[in-house]
Amino acid sequence: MGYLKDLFKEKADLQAKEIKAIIEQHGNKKIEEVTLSQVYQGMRGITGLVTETSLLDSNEGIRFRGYSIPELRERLSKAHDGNEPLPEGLFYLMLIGEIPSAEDVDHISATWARRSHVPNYVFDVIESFPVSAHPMTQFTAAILALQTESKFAKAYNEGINKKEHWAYVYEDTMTLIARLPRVAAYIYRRKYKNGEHIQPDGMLDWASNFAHMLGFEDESFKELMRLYLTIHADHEGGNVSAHATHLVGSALSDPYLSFAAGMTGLAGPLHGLANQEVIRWIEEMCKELNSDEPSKEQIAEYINKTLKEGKVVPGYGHAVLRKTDPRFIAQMEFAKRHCPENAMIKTVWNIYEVAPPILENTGKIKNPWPNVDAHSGALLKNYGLVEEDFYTVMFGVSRALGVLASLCWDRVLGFPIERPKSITTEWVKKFIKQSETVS
Ligand code: CMX
Repeated sequence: MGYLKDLFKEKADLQAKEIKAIIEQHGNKKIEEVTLSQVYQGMRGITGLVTETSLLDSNEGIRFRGYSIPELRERLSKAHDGNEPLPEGLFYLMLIGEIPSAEDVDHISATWARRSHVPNYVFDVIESFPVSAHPMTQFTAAILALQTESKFAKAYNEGINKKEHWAYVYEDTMTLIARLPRVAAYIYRRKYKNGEHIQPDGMLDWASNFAHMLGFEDESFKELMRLYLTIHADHEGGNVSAHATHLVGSALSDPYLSFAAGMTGLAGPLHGLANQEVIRWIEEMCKELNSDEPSKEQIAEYINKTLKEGKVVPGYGHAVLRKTDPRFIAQMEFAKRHCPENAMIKTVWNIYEVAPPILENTGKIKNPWPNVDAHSGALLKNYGLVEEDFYTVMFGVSRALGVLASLCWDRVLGFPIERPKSITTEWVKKFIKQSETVS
């Protein structure tokens, strides 16, 4: 076993003991009451999951194992010529719970580089799609094709002891994460660059190798990739991609099947596809107004028009956050340093000034502030990665880090199959009648 795997097991054994004691001593404690509106309205705010890798505060934003994004940008290892954190370090932090040393990060980079070879039949599956197929459809299909190599599925078929499940889930996790950049880059080069593929460079870190395979050698684009793949990795457990991965994994579906489920959720416009939608929305606005940099008044009008048409303003709002997303701020800081004069980026900043009061004035939108997706596309466009329907795949490559680290925790802690109770409106009507008779 590699030292990371041993260390993970050591940490998990301690955590399992603590959880056992918590359940024995406090298992009957109630943490909250659940209302009927929560049950009807997307289970919003109901605490029903344990996800060890990160925790979201509605005002402060995400913390990964207790560290905020600005803290991670300070404390995680950087590439020797870079300023942004290496996503390998965040993966270590989420898995082990501690800030890694530079050697730990190098170890993960080397492990992923070693495991990054993608079998040809996966490319054949991608090739079997019409080029016009959405990149997220191709990406999910490729993940399912990779599943044929699942160590967990094979070991389960052979009848392993359930105490060993975690070890195979860990192996699958490391291999799947290692291969995702190659798969994603293949889809990109096939769809937009006439199938002129670029071989991986095993000497590069995970994010810069991804940039390289996409065809971008600019150092500051590589820095952007390190930041991008770090900040999109995890957002606690209840978001659609994390929850779907966890839910499907709870049936002991292997990491490939579980992650594919997460990705089909990420492909929805209210979740990860919003990064594509933001760019389309901005471009449509610019086209309609015949301007690369519309004025704040024009933006305000366009927002009102969008709302009047019964559509969402993409990149704004959140189910949990109630302030500007720190992932938006991290990208804004990056843009201020690297490309402050870009017209679309300036428009993103103007929207940030104009949209919140308008959204707030509707009286119904609970969070009028921008989320991560409001900024990411404009940065990618600045560097020439202009094909916005690919952006959610990039989000997906990053999201693998969080949801698969969590899946390792789910299995090592032996979490059971997930099966919440559902009810019917008939049941609710009877319940209301009964409670009224009692009071
Ligand atoms: N534009 C217009 N209307 C919005 C809105 C927005 N940006 N955000 C919320 N609303 C509307 C909702 O559609 C809802 O309307 P109805 O009552 O008519 O159904 C009402 O405001 C209340 O919604 P909410 O409680 O504020 O938000 P939810 O928790 O239901 O939904 C989210 C959260 C993100 C789906 C929603 O804000 C949205 O659709 N935003 C735009 C899409 C987007 O940016 N998604 C990316 C989120 C981040 C991510 O997961 O990647």
